[in-house]
Order: sequence, then structure tokens, then C-alpha cells
Amino acid sequence: AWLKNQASAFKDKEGFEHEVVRHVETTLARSLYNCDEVAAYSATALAFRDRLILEWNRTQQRQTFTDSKRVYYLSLEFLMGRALDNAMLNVKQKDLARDGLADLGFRIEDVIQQEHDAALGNGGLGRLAACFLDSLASLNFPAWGYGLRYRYGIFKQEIIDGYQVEVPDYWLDFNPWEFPRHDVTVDIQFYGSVQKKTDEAGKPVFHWDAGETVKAVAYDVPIPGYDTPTTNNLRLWSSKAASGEFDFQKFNSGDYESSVADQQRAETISAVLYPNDNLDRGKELRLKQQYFWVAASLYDIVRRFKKTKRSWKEFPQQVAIQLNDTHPTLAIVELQRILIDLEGLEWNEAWDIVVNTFGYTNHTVLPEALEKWSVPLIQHLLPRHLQIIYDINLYFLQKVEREFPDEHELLREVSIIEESQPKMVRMAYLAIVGSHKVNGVAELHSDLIKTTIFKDFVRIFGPDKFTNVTNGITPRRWLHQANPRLSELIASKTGGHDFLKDLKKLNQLEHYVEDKEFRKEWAEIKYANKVRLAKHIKASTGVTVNPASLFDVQVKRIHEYKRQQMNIFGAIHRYLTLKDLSPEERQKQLPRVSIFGGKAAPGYWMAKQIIHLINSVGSVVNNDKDIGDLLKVVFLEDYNVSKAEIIIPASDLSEHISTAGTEASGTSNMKFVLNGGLIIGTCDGANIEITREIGEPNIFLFGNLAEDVEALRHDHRYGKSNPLDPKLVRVFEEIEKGTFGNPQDFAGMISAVREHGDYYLVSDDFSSYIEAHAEVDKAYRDQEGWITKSITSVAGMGFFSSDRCIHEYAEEIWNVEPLKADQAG
Ligand code: 26W
Repeated sequence: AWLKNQASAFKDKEGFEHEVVRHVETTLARSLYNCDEVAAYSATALAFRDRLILEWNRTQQRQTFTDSKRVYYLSLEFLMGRALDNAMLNVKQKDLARDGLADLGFRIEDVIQQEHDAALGNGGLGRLAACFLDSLASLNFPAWGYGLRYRYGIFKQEIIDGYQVEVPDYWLDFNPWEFPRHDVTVDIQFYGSVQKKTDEAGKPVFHWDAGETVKAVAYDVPIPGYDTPTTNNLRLWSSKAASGEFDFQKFNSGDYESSVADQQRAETISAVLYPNDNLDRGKELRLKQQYFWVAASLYDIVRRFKKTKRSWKEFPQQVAIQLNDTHPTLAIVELQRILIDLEGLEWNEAWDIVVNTFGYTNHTVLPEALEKWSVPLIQHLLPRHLQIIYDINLYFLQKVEREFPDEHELLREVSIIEESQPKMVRMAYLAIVGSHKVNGVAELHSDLIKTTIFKDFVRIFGPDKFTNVTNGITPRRWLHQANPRLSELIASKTGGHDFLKDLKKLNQLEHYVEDKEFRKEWAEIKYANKVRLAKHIKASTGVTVNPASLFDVQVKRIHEYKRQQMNIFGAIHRYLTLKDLSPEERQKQLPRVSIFGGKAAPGYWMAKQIIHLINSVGSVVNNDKDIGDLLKVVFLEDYNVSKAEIIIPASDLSEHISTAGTEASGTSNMKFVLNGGLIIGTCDGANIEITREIGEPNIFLFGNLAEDVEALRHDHRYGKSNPLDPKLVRVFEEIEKGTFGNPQDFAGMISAVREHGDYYLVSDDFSSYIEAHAEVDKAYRDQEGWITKSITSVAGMGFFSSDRCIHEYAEEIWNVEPLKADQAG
């Protein structure tokens, strides 16, 4: 109903056109006669932006006026993708805009594509944060995101001669979705020393004499909810020299170079997103980024709280802060510092407030991804914070000693400070100690953290501190936006678009599984999406693929634990098997396209080798006259959110094949199934819950279980493993013969399996992987059976909405309630 009178609505398409023309002619200072697609995009974005701003302001006023508890989501990554399409759909005016743009001579699809992705993230963790923002706004929760405004997002990937080449992603040229708040700034301090003094009462007080000050400037991004006036705020901090431009004193005294150098050093803090996913490298600049962002955000949150004139003990009733992995853990220390050093609270009183304010989400169990910072580095950069960390650890270890006397090993095991050379601060332990709830992101993952990496903390704090919130995805972007025809078909059978707000309604599709017309349309939509992807593949790689083939997709960051190497070994096996057949036999085989995409961290040598092998196999297989359409292998360059929106709706089968126990959840698995694709996967992460929801006959599971991994690794280390599957041996031999180019280039991938302990258990799972693929072929030949599986699966996906997920956080962790527009009083 609000849509009728909403501030964010255009009355009609003429009203929209008028605004577009006005922006072209005034804001952009161009004439309609030289308005290209870029200008049409800019003007359309500005027109919608104007509308959003009104609801955005009202939402902020409403939340302030009602004095409601707010959620603050601290994430170093927000992988937003494009905003215009999403904004138009959320206010339900895309059709009007399509008509208006057509009048002006543009196709809306072309206009939408002019927008640069906001790619301020690496992968799963960053995209989850973006889905959460969409749900928080759509469900009317008073919530803010806090992050960094990187000048360069995740690098663009080019594939040159089969190798990944990184190109900087400068994305801020024209960004209508951000609003600089030059009046909202915070001075952030680094380095220096700490003075201990005593106040009149003889109580010790600590004064941090900082050595460097940098200015944080706020940039705000409106986050519109779907079908609601609520428009939340994402606040991103940009770093600037504290003295403004550059230091005039230095400048005037002739020290021009060093004044410019100071300015550059300050701006470097928010210059670039670290491109590592699941790898901690411990760089000083990264720690600087973390503190800069955390300190600015907390200052902002505390400033807002102080305006309410409430007493400090009410802080956790007004503020919930969620830590997206350990990257913002310094916020715990910073809030304690503010409360004791600046506000004069007693340690215990302050610490209660801190613990009740924070929640911590863990997103990985990979040991190399668990953050540790060296004590000397923290001492140097944040001397007062190091003292507070030591005090937090002292009180914590005293508690442990009281409750577990004689367990001296335990103290060393759980200490926040690792007694190594140099000493290290274990950020996950600090996050656990400083939060009231810790959660994993899928059932298996939450069980694993309780029984492995955090098991001692379950004993110390009790099991109730640890919980599970299985990840989810927003159906607005990942169904309605990415797959509009499927969304319309579902709407036509489930009573309109309500399923987009209540995804459980998808279960009504079960009534149509046998409906001939419905099934036909369902299949046609998938086919049309495959035709669209085939065009994209042709345009970007030059390879022609037949849309009637089975599209088999693995798109995600390249990592050994995700096992793209096993996938490409499997494709080689398929190629060799086809070559073995007589031409007559061959023609009876099912045609396949193996589609890969994903970025490798620039310093991750093995991941880059995997990309190179995929491309090398592609150039042999795709040009083999014996093979033709029966097998194509393509690597899609520069996988990102907007490419995902094309790829995911076009998949028949997607691969989620991590070594059991390594993928915390995975979220693309949910996106693929929601779009009618089936999964081949291991019993890992959310695959397990997906199986439970959609039914075992609808998923191709294979491989060893998480509980077997330790023993298998042990066997590899002591040479007790089974001999390699002859199929895998043959794949290795073929690579080593030079069939796919210089074998030296791929020697590392093979020796990791054959000589170096096969840590990711490729050899242990290869046979069952190949068998599962044979099952896929068999199932796909039965097209009717496949369509039944596809529809049944989508019907079961209601659980995986990020709306469900946000409701769980709100109830179990944040204790916050939605605030509807009519509750403004
Ligand atoms: C310090 C370097 C670093 C950078 C990023 C360490 C760890 C990370 C992230 C936590 C890695 C990540 O994105 N994890 C993914 O989180 C998703 C959302 O919960 C899960 O679905 C994925 O399984 C998990 O790999």
C-alpha cells in the first residue's frame, strides 16, 4: 500500500522520463542528442537515487525518533555488485523505467550493464554481508553496515595466454550511489606511547600520546529494502590526511615532498582491498585498515548513543554489534578503551557492557586463515590496545585457573597470547572472550568449531555461548533480478510475488510438478538462460557451445580446498574416455560443457597453476575434431557478482566439491539450486542442509565424510593410502606426456597429490566423484526426471533465504525488533 504514495515512486513513465532528461541536460550537462548508454545509465541512476534519498532520510529520522535498538554489521567486505537494477526492482518500478527508457531510445538491459560492479569483497564473506543488508532493510530492521571505502576493489582478472593477469579495479569514476559526508569525520590515532598517571582519587589513568593522526571521512550508501519504505545506511570510511590537503607548515618551509608523502601515507589506508581469501598474511597496512575502520565506526556509534543521554549500562540495550569474522575484533578492545580511559568506567562495569554488545561470526576453520597479529606490531601501532589485550587475557586466564585448577596445559592452549617467537595475539580467541555469542554459518561448521578449534572455550563458557545460524541468500537479487522469467512463472503459481518476502511459499510449487504446461515453461526458461550464457561465452572466449549440452559449472574463488583441480582432472578423464570410443559409440554420449570461473589470490601459486591447466585443457579439447560438441571446457574471465547473475540461472549442474569439513557453508550452492540447477557435491557445509530440505534423490553426493578426513590424511603421511585409482594415474600420465602443454607447468598440482600427502584428499574422492558424474549423465538423459528433480528442489529451498537467517540473528543474538514505517508515532 505504501507504494501508492511513496516518496520513492514515480507517478508514471512520463514523470520518470522527465527526470532522466533533466539529469542529462543539467546534472550531466549534455544534450539529448549526444546521450549515449553511459549517460542514459547515469541519468537513470540519478533519477532513482533522488527518490531513494527521500525514504532514506525518513527512515533515519524514524529510527532516531523511536530510539530503537540498532544493529551494526561490521564487515571489511561488502560485495554489492550493481545497484540500479536492484533499486528499480525494490521499489517495483523497473517496468515503468523500461518503458520510459524505450521511449528515449534505449534498451534497459544495455543501460543496466553500464554500471561498474561495487566489488568491495573477495567472495563468500563479502557477498553474505551484501545479502544481509538487503534482508535487514527488507525486514525493516534498524541496521547500519560499516566498512571501508576502498579506492580499488578486488582486482579485475584478465586471462592472457591461459594465465591470470591482475588489473586494478578503479571503480569510483562516477558513483551516484555514494554520498560524501565531509562533515562526518573522525580523527584516528596510531603509534606513539602510553603515559600512566594517577587521578585525584589515586586511581591510575592511562593517556595515549599518539604519533600519527589520520582523518576518517564518511561516505554513505543507501540500502533500499524490497517493497518497503525502509532504506538503511551503509557507511564506508575513506582515509585522508588529518591536516586536510597537505601540511602547509611543511609546504611553506620548502618540505614539499614530505608533506605530499604524509598525505599519500594517509590515503593509502583505504586505497586497496586485500585480495586474499582464506589466507592471513599479517601485513602492517592491513592492521592499520582494521583499526582505522573499527575506531571510526565505534566513535560514530558511541556518538549516536550519547545523544540519547542514557546511562552507559543501557548501551547493550541500544546497540548490537556483529563482527563479520575476526577482522573487526579490535572493536572489542577499542570499546573497552573508550569506556575505561575516556569515560572513566571501572574495568568490570565496562567489560560487561562490551561482552553484551558484541557477537562474533566465524566463517572458516582453515588454520592458515585464522588471524594472528604479532605482539611487537600491535605494541608499535596501538600501544594502549596491547595493554588492554593483556589485561583482558589476564582476567580471562584467572577465571580459567579458578574453574579448572591444575589444568596448566589448558591455560597455554586458550591464552589469547600465543607464546611463540615473536608472541602472537590470536584474534579468534579475543573475539570469543569479548562476545556474548559465537556462531558458525552451517550446522556441520558450527559443530566442527565446537569440537575442534574452539573446543576448550565450550568447556570454559558452556555450550550456550556457541550457536549456529545457517547462511542464506537474498531471493530478490538471486532469483527475481537474476532470473526474471523464472520469478514470474513462480509468481503465477504461488499467488503473486509474496514468495520473495516469504520464501517458504516456494513449497506450493510441489502442486505443479506434474503440470505439463508448467514443466514445459520451466524447461524453456532454463534453455533461454543457457542460450544467453552461450552468447556470453562466445563473446568472451570465442568458444562456441551448444545450449543443448549439459552445462556443468564451478564458479568461486580458486582454492585447493575447493578442489577445482579435481574437477579439471575429471574433465581430462572424460576427454580420454571419449577419445577411446569408436566414432559411432562416441555419438551416443551426452554433450557437456565444463564451465569454470574464479579469481586466484595474486600470490597463490598453486591456484594460478590450476587456472592455467583449465585453460590449457580447454584449448586442446575445444579444438579436437573427434570431440566436437561432446565436450567443451571454458574458463570465464573475471567472475564477479554481475557475471554470477548471468551464469547461475543457466546452470544444469554446479560443483560444490570441497574436501569434507573445509567449506564452512558455501552460499552459491543455494543460488544455483534456487535457480533450478542440480548439485554435485560433497557432504560439506550447507550442502548437507540443502540435501535435507530438497531430498536426497535430488542431489549427487559423493566422497569421504568430514569425520574420516583426519585418518585419511594420517594414512597419506605414513604411506598407508590405497594405490591411486588407475583413472587418475592415466590423467596424470597424459598431463606428463605433454598433451596439454609443458608438463613442468603442472608438476606442482600432480606432486601435491602423488608425493606431498594429498592434503585435500583428491585421490581419496576421485573414484566416487567420477561415479557421481556417471549418475548425473544417466539422470540428465531422462529429461523429464531431471525437470521433476529441478522443480522439487526449488520447492524445498525456502529455508535458505537470508531473511530467515536475519530473523535468527535478531532473536538469538541481537535482541532487536523491526521498525515499520507506520510505527513512527
Ligand atoms: C585474513 C584473511 C581472510 C580473509 C577472508 C581470512 C578469511 C576470510 C573469509 C572468512 C573467507 C570467507 O569468505 N569465508 C567464507 O564465508 C562464507 C560466508 O559465511 C562461507 O559461505 C564460505 O564457506 C567461507 O569460505
